[in-house]
Amino acid sequence: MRRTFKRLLSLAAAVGLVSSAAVAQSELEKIMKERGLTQDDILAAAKTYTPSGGRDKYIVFSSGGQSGQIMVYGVPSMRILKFIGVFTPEPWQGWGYDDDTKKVLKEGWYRGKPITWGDTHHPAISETNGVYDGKWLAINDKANPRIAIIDLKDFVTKQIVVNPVFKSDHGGAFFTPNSEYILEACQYGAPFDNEYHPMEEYADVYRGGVTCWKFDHENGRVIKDESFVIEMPPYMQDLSDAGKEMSYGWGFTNSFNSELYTGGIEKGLPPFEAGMSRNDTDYLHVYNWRKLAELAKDPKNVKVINGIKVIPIEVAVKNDCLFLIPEPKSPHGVDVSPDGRYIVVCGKLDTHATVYDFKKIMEAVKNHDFAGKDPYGIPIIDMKKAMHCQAELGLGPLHNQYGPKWKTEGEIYTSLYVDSQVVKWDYLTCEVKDRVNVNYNIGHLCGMEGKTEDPQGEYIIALNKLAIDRFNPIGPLHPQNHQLIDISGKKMKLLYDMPVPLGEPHQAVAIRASKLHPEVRYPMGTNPFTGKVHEGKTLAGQEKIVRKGNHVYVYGTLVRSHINPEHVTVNKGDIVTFYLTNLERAEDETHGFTVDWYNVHASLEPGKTVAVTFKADREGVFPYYCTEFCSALHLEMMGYLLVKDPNKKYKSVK
Ligand code: K7E
Repeated sequence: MRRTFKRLLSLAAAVGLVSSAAVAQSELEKIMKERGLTQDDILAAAKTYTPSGGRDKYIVFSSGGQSGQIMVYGVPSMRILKFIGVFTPEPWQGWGYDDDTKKVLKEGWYRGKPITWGDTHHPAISETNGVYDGKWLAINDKANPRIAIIDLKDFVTKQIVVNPVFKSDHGGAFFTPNSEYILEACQYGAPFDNEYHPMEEYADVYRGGVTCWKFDHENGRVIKDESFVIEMPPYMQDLSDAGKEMSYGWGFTNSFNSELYTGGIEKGLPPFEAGMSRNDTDYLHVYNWRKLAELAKDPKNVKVINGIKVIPIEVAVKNDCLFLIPEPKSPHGVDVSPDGRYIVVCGKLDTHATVYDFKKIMEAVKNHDFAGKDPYGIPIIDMKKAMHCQAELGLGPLHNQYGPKWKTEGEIYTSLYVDSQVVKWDYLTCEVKDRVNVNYNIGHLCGMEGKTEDPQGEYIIALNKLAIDRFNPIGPLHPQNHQLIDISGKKMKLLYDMPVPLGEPHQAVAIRASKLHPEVRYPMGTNPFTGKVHEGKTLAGQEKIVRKGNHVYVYGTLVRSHINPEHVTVNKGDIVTFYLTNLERAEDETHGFTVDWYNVHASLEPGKTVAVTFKADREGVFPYYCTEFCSALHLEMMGYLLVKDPNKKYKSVK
């Protein structure tokens, strides 16, 4: 301890922070005493503190839970950099308050209904050869099963696709190793059609499954027509992962209702959680998405439901594309090792993590060595024959992340929800190596590229569900708590607590910052949602107001410190479209735009053009202005929308 302290002081002196080690020592000791800091605290601070202007090594994309957004922060500083509007309107970014963003949100209207929130769970970064390529980000909405695609060039959501057959999803979004598909597994079994079916029809009509969304990796869009659903029994599919290397082409999804239990607490029946936990095992679903993708091209292998191709269970089974393996009770995480050989599954109600060996699974498949079939005719592979080893970890194991020494030491980290711990163990030998307490009740954990073929080192983040006593009290609803853990030494060390005040971030993914190459401005007049020139692009000197029938088009520009035009007069009842272009080239010179009373707002980053349309349905005088404090003359950056009633005679006051 003493040595560390001395080292720290000499370091401080060496970098010229203080004139002498002695002064530093007394100053530091004084602060430590005043603030009650230990030497470990000082070390943790030194490992995370990032001086002004400093950059982080890793960027984390965290689900924003019920906010329907994504949170972006840096590691190790844990500084929040952005909230990305996804399923939910986000006013600062104009997300949902201008025409172009409304269009994207409208794609995500679920079964024809505008949905203004989302329950985001699992962000995923696009991959090339099994490693993050930093191009695209996908995330699911569990409540209204949808997948959103975010462009990592500008960190803006570009597409939302609605799942036409699921009624909830959980096991998504997960990219396949070359981003061929995004896997989205259903959660709560429900009829694929949108009709009424009583609970008695659960086993016969209710279904689960995995949707394989075809991804255009180049352009970052899901191609709906080339996507398909693998029908599965209503076993309540849960988390998923795509195989890689030797297991490339395969997908793995677990489930927690092998009981096919349908609840009924109001009738005196055991509640869902009791009925669904009766069996000692549930099922890991193993499916060959690559072969199924080929099969889906032939119309005789699919039925089309609500416009999407569905491969029936019997077709998948007949073609050796779908198998079940028993897995410990009520499993949650399923995580494929970096070389694709091992599949680690955690059972929430079991103290074990189970390691399956893909080689053994394929042996059984090749020899048709099955323990039997489930009621739907799906072959079941004997658990023991597929298993490599089981590790006794503690109470409530949930999720796994791999560490940089995965190859030599089987380095893996697992969250223990009930025990509130992160466990480091060896998945090759199933030996436990170390454990650290977290505060409290950890769900997911986030390693640095910890689920790719190339896991990085240094950190694990614990995504804790409860904070309880960790922060200043702010009422009954507490923030979530993300804890940064140093994994570079033999023993794990807790470094930092970050309160998350956005929603429950189920999963987060971290990427080396060096892999991201975002733009600082758009080419002049760009519509970010098409990537092309916006129809309303207007350059300096081209500003004009054009009337077509009762639709008034304003071609305007914004540049420090004026909006041009400054007066727009229309008739009550006219439709008004403001096309606005930010003419700035300077980095970070964003302008905003709003009109009094009309509930519109746009964010105009340098070079961007947006459209803002509304009906001028109220007579009066409505100031518009730039909403970003962009210059010393920002307040002067304004104009007037004047709406007059054409049927009224206005008396001059002059
Ligand atoms: Cu990926 Cu919260 Cu473990 Cu969803 S999680 S519930």
